[in-house]
Amino acid sequence: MNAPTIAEDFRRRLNAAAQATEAALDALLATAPLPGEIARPARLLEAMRYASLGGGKRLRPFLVVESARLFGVSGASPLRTACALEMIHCYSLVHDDLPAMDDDDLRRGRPTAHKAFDEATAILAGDGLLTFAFDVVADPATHKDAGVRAALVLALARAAGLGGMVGGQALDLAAESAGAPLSQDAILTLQAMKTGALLRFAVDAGAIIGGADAVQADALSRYGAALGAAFQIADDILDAEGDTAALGKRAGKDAERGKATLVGLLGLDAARTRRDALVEEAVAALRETGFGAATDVLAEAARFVAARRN
Ligand code: GRG
Repeated sequence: MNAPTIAEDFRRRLNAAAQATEAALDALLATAPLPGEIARPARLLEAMRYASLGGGKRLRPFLVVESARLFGVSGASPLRTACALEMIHCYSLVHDDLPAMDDDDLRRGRPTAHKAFDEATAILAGDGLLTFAFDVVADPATHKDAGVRAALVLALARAAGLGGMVGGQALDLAAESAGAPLSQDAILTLQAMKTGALLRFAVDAGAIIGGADAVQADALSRYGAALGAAFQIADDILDAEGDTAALGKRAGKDAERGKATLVGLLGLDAARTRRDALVEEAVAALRETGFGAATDVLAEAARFVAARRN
């Protein structure tokens, strides 16, 4: 049998990370309370499970697992960190879909959480996922070294919060009602925060867990930032091209809502050119890690992000 191509290897590893994440999330979101918890209310737990199980590409978990693998680390540390990151991603999707934000009915090809449950339950499910993510990372089961756990908690908080994803979402909402279009620099900052910060955390986490040196950590971080920027431009292009069925969420929203995107500012062709340059930038950063062909699967992930259809 021929050796698998890099694209096949990527697909196989993305599937493996997705399956491992699904199983680990399923176990973490079990009915039995953990020590220190009093009870797990059934409807809230059901909504948290609905929002986090059975869907999604699991790209962020894949990036945590594969970046840790560069350092020869696998098992509970990357997988639990991957689950925590995915919980934060899922919470952001639940809250983003709420009537007060993007007001969407469809996510991952299913009714959004506030449609499947109710608004209050969806807000609480998001809150529950966000909080539980930090519980999972801080738990000694994630890493025996408390310093590593603290570094992960800090990096995750910085990526997810005020100066990261939540801040980016605030800028995004503000741009919708701003009188004038945002500059290119302002759009890049907004996108680096809203979408890029969590994707970059994924590879930063691999570096933290793997005990990367400063050069490796910096190169991986630049890879993550470029991949994140390419991801967001690809997302904007998909929205503009508008295939709701393939996307599993409503397309064509950005223009309708006056969202600040590079597609809106520069047009589709220039956005595609920039997306492709970012993929090259991501691949070039990987070369600087010194891991050689071991980074091929991460390079393929950057290409996948740009070429994806959902
Ligand atoms: C509400 C605090 C708060 C933040 C929301 C991430 C975000 C900020 C909103 C999501 C809205 C959105 C469509 C952003 C564009 C990029 C993005 C995160 C797309 C969805 O990520 P995928 O494609 O989704 O990785 P799956 O379903 O595959 O996990």
